[in-house]
Parts: sequence; structure tokens; C-alpha cells
Amino acid sequence: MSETATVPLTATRIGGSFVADVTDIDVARNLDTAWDAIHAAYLEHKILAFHGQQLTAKQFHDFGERFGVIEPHTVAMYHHEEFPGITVLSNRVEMGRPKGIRDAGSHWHSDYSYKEIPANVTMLYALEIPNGGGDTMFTDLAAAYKAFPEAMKRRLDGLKALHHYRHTKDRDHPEGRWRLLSEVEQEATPEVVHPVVRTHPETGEKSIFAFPGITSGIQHILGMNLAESKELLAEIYAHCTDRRFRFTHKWQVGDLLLWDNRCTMHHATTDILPADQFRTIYRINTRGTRPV
Ligand SMILES: O=C(O)CCC(=O)C(=O)O
Ligand SMILES: [Fe+2]
Repeated sequence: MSETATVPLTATRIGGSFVADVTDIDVARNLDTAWDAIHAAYLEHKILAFHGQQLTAKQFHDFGERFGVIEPHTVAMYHHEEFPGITVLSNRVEMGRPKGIRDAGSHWHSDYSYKEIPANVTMLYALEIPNGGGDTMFTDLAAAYKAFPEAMKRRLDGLKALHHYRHTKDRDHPEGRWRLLSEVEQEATPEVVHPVVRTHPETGEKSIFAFPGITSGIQHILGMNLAESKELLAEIYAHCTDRRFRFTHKWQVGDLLLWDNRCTMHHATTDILPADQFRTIYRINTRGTRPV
């Protein structure tokens, strides 16, 4: 007898074109029976928010493994002691040592888009949340692609962009990755070329795959002169960050939020979190497939 579909799952759309709240699921207890429904809801809504979860690091890690091969964060310093696949995001400093990454990306990006094989899912589990602030913002890049005029879609289809983690438009930016990486980490991040429009390997849906963030490292679109490429990228970014494609998650302790990096981008706001407001989150992402 199949074990699936024995636990009901209620996924209620809370954003316009994407994002669902999932109720009825205790991730620690219902994982086996609810997995198929969770996975289907993830593909349908792109972002799922579970609330009131009580997970150990192991249970969170087990959940992450369902989605694929867990990939430890590029910056190894903040791996969880017992589970290196879990990265700690935190602005706490204990005994003079940061407990986690203070700001894991307060700019528009998709996780590991600069790698040859970018992430598919990223999940965050909230242990400690400030009274205000520290929201995470998202945009739906499949909806953004769909909303482009046909002529623009024709222009974008088939284009490729050169990504390089260490490249940055602003060399003086304090988060510029060229400052932070060891030589070994630098070798692990060579230049890569990705399509500007990618097709989701599981749903077949097309979405924009270009990101303005400081860590995205998009240098230019291949086959265009730099000025033309810059202008087109600016147009893409302005369109994709338009309010109509956006959703903001306001955190509570016990939230488990997961998103599909293949068709969304996100933006932390931890750069402006006051120093007396503490936020500690466990993070996992899994390895995806080469964008096509
Ligand atoms: O802390 C957040 O709100 C999100 C951080 C982020 O971009 C990530 O974990 O990939
Ligand atoms: Fe991120």
C-alpha cells in the first residue's frame, strides 16, 4: 500500500502568482506520508511557508535531503557544527565570534546562480526572530517572464549571460565577494555561462534567470556590446522587481520557508537590522541541475 497522500495538506496561495501557506503538516512527524503532496505544492506555488514547526537540526537536515543533494555553503566558516549541510545565519556574536552569517544576501539574487550547477531549493528555519525587520522579499520570475511582451520574449530567448562570483559592478562594496574568498574558494567559482531565460526542468515553465545582486556576478550578455548588454539587463531587472511580481515574508519563530531558486529570486533585509534585534536561522540548499 502506498504511504503517500494519507496526510491532508492544505496549501493556501498567499501571494499573487506564487507562495502558499501550508497548514496541517508537522514536518518532523508527517514527512514520509506528506512528502508527495509537499513536493507537488512546492512545484505549484514555488514558495511554501510552514508555521509553528519544532525541528531539531537533524530533522531539518532530513527534510532538506528529500529535495536532493544538500550543498554546504560556499563560505565554510558558518556551517553547523554537527551538520555541515546546515548553514547558520545569525547576527549574534558569542565570545567575540559571529554565530553565523550576519547578512546572507540583502540584494536581489538566486542562490548559487554563479555556479555551473545552481541551487534548486533553499529552506530557512527560524529559531530566533526580531520584533520587527529581517523580512525576506521574493519575486516570481516565471510570472515576470510571462508578463513581458512577445517581442521582448523573442529577444531574450536564446541569450546567454556570463556569470562570475567575484565580478562586481561595485569593487568598493563591503560585501563584494572578491574580498571574502580564500584561494581554494576562488578556484571553486570559475566563470560560467547560463541562459537568460531558463526552462524549469520539472514544470516546463520558462522564467528569467538573471539577477542584479552583488553576489550574482553577471558581467554581460554574450554577443552584445557592453552598453547594449547593460541597458538590457537594467530593463530586465526593473521589470522583474516590479511590485506586481513581489511577495514579502514576515518571520515568526518556528517558520520553515522554502523556495525554488529556478523560478524566483529573493532579497534579505538583514543589512538594516538593528544590532539589538537578534535573528538566528538555519539554512539548507540543495544542488539543482544545469540551467537550460
Ligand atoms: O536571511 C534571509 O532573509 C535570506 C538570506 C538568503 O539570501 C539566503 O539564505 O539564501
Ligand atoms: Fe539567498
